[in-house]
Amino acid sequence: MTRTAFVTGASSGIGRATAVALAQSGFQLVVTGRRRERLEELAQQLTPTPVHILTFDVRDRAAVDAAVASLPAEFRDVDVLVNNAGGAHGLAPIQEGDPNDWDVMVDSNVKGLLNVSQAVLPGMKARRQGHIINIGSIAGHEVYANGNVYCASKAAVAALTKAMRIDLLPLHIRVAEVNPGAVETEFSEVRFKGDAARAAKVYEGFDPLKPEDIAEVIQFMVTRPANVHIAEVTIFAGAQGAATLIRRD
Ligand code: NDP
Ligand code: 8X3
Repeated sequence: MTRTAFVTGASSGIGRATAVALAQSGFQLVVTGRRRERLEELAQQLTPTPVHILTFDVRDRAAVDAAVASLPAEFRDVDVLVNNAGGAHGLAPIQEGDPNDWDVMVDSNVKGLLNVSQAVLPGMKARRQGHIINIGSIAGHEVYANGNVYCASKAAVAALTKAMRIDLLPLHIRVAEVNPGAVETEFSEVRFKGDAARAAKVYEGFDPLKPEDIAEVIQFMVTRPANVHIAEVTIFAGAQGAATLIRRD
């Protein structure tokens, strides 16, 4: 029987690459994001894999619930949930931080993950099977200058992943955390509010991770048999030794 993967934030970067990799492994897909045209383009690229598109903001709990409830019967049994949607907004010392950025990061990276998980979990619970991959970050395991609230939001993802793993154990649902280092995506453009030149500088002078590098690890994790649970993986770029320690030569 075809397995179903539900990937949030599939309109760009790591989520998009994960959808492609999971389609290659034979999954059918539910792909989500706010930019429908990007998701339609992805669905075209994935032909002939069956793809169902849901557009919602992960911060909007009612919209998340309505979108998941609207899934057609053939996509309702979600086997794998990849909680990937999110990102960083701003990079400033705490005393100069913009509270609107704080709201977006906490509401998306933490509460968004909870909203989507809560909407998808009843099906996994009823079937007593499921696999959830939460995209954390090295930033959730280290704190760097000016990273404050983004780092805190990803530290919350680390804690929630452990909590979910414990609470969902009796239900046969595996929960794992994937912590990327520096991956070249739209991440820095979003963080720097569209300043492409500043974003490009983040990846200058070294070979950063590509979204496909992370997708390949997720693909491996979710295709392990039920007796294997890879609980946590950190993936650095080859030139990276810590979140902000990067050899640029
Ligand atoms: P991108 O900006 O390229 O992709 C982010 C994705 O998340 C987009 O598809 C976007 O879709 C979606 N998204 C963001 N906010 C919302 C929202 N409120 N509601 C619905 N969808 C949303 O960045 P990445 O691929 O790099 O980021 C993916 C994840 O990886 C994030 O959680 C990020 O924190 C994490 N990460 C990234 C690293 C990096 O170096 N790139 C390193 C470590 C972790 P749309 O705009 O269409 O809604
Ligand atoms: C993204 C990686 O180190 O830029 O989460 O915060 S970092």
